[in-house]
Amino acid sequence: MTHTAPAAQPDHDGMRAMFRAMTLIRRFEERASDEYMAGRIGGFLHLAIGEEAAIVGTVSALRPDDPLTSTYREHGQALARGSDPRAIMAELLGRATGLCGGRGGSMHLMDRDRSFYGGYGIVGGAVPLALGLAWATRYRGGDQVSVTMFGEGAANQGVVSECFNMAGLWDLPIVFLILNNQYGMGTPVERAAAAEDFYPRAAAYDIESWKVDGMDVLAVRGAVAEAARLARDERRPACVELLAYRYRGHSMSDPDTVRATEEKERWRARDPLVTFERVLLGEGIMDAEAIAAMQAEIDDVVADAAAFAEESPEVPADQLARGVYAQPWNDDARGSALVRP
Ligand SMILES: Cc1ncc(C[n+]2csc(CCOP(=O)(O)OP(=O)(O)O)c2C)c(N)n1
Repeated sequence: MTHTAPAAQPDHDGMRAMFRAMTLIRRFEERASDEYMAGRIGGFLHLAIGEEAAIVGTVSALRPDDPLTSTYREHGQALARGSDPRAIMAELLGRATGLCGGRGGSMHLMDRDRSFYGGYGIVGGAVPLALGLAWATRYRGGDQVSVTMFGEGAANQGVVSECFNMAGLWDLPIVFLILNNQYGMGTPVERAAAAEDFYPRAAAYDIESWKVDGMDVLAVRGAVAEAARLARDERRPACVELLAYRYRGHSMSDPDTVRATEEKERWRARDPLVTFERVLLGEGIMDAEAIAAMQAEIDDVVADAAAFAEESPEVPADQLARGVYAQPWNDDARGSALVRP
């Protein structure tokens, strides 16, 4: 199937779809938070509440077959790519009906049918994978653009510089998206990075790069569309830094006591859902009634996803290691009755 690249600015239907996707991410993650607090989600749960404009603006500027990688904060990318909310919630709850059979959990969502290549727990780990996907595209003669989203904390990892270098050297069709939410766990960016801006680092490798307001979904879409155009049509890598803020702590286990209340309130006033809703109302693209109806529809989708997940079976113990080993596990040799591919 061939795909056309989306226009830099959407039509009214496109804007409504973007608002719906942002609202779905927000409501889905609020419900995931409840599920975690109720003890139904084990392990880590990282929420991207506040980053919806960065996620939806990015995904809406891509073709559905452009390979995308993300970090452990990736529920939004999966939802924006169109993965089934039921399967995502079930994955968070570790159920057999989950997107990855319940064996990946919150940090490792992946949906190859939608060219979403995950979801990684290793900070910076998905960047070289996206580079490999870009190389594979060029090797096969495709016109897809590989896109990788990672934090400003990840940008300090050495492997990211190596990837900038290889992308610049080989002119790979890749877009690096640095989602600068200004904190790596509880460490503010100014305590972790020598320079405030991250996009010039890519420029040092001859990669066109710039910074954009990551709380403004239309600005993000415009910037990512231009970056994807460079990569697709001119075969040049690009880098966009998205300046944003996450409203929750690093993960559900972070009490978020480090950040000043005043700072949080300042960024709350720029909530991407509230500001985009204002645009839609102001330009007559949606009225209050249509917005309420859309929110009610999304609440049903999220409630249905949670009910589906809660009612789904746990992953059978003998399936836990499926996909981990290439060869069947030899129980006798290792004395384990549990691990059986
Ligand atoms: C290689 C590696 N080092 C450290 C960690 C622990 N760790 C998990 S998230 C994180 C902060 C990353 O911050 P950033 O890249 O800005 O992304 P954000 O969490 O803000 O979205 C750290 C240090 C890890 N998972 N992997």
